[in-house]
Amino acid sequence: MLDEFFMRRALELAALGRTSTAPNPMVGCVITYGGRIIGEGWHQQYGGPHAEVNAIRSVADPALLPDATVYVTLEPCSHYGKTPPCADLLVQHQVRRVVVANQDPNPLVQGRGLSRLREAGIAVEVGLLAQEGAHLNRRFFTFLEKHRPYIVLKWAQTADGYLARSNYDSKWISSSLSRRLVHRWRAEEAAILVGSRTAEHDNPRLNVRDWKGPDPVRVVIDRELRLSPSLYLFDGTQPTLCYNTQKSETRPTATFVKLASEGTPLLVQLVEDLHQRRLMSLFVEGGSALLSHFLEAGLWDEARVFVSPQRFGEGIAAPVLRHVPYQKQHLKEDELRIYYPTF
Ligand code: AOF
Ligand code: ZN
Repeated sequence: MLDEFFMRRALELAALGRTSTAPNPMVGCVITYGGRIIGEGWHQQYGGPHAEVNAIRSVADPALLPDATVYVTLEPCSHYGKTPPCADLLVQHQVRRVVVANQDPNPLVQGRGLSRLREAGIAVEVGLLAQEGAHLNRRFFTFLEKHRPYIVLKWAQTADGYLARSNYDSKWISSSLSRRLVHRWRAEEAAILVGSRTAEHDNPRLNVRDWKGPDPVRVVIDRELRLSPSLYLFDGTQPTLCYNTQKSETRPTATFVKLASEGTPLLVQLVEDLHQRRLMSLFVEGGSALLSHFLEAGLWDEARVFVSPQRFGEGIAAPVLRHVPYQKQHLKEDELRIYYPTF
C-alpha cells in the first residue's frame, strides 16, 4: 500500500515534465527512509539531469541512503547519454531497494539498468503501477516500439454529426473553453498537422496562444504545392514542415519534404519521416478527409472529439468511430469523448 502511494507521487512528479522532456520520457523519483519521503525529483528538461539525480540531490542527509527505498517510474538508465548512468548513481549510494513502474524500452537500456542494480545486491521490484506509467509515457513507448510518433486525432462536431457547413465554415462549433483546452493540448505534442484544404480555408496559426507552453512544429500536406505563401503557416514564426510530392527544399519560412507519389502510402511515409526527425507525437487537427484517412489506415492512438449541442442539419460529415468505446467528460456546453483504438 505504501509502495503504491509513493509510486503515485513519483508519477505525479514525472507529469510535471509534460511539455519539456520530449523526446525523452517523463520520469519521477521519490526516495523514502522509514516510510517517510526524504527526497524527490523529476526529469525537468530534455538534455537535463534525470529524475534520480535530482531526487538524490534533494536528500538532506545522504547517510540515510543505504537504508533508503527509491521509487522511480522508469527503469534507471545504464548508458552514457547526455548524462551518466542513473543505475551507477544508485549503486554508488548503495540504496537498499529500488521499485520501478516500467522497464525502459530504449535499446540502450532495456533491462540493463535493472541487472546492474541487482548485480550490486540491491533489491529490485518492477511493474508497480505499470499501466499508469505506460499511459503517462504512451508517446515515448509508441515512438520506440512502433517507430512512429504517437498520433492524436482531434475534431469538433455538432450533435447531429457535422464537422463543418457545406461551405467548409467550421468556426465556432466548440465552446471557448474547449478551444482553450486545444491550446493546452497543442503544447503537449511535438508536431501538429493539417491538410491543405484546412490550411487554405481556416488559415490556422497552429501555435499555442490560449495556454502557456511551447509551440509544436507545424506540419502540412500540400501534394502539388498549391498553398499560398501568404498563409500564417508560412510566416516563419515557427518551424514548419510542408510534405509534398514535388520538391525538397529548406527555406526560412518552411522545410519542404518530397514524398514518393507511388508505393508506400503517403501517411506512412510522413510518419516515418517525423520519426526520423525525432518528433515523438503528432496532433492531427483536420480536416475531415485527412482524419478519415488516419482512421482508415489504423494509424492513430487516441481521438479526442468535442460534441457541441448545436445542430447544422447538413454539411460535411464528421468521421465515424463505430464500436469504439470512449470515455466521456462534460466541459461546460460541450461533451468531450476520448477514444482509444481497440485493434
Ligand atoms: C532515467 N531517468 O529521468 C530519464 C531516463 O540523453 P539522456 O542522457 O538524457 O538519456 C535519455 C534516455 O534515458 C531516454 O531515451 C530514456 O531511455 C532514459 N530516460 N532514464 O533513468 C530519467 N529521463
Ligand atoms: Zn538516467
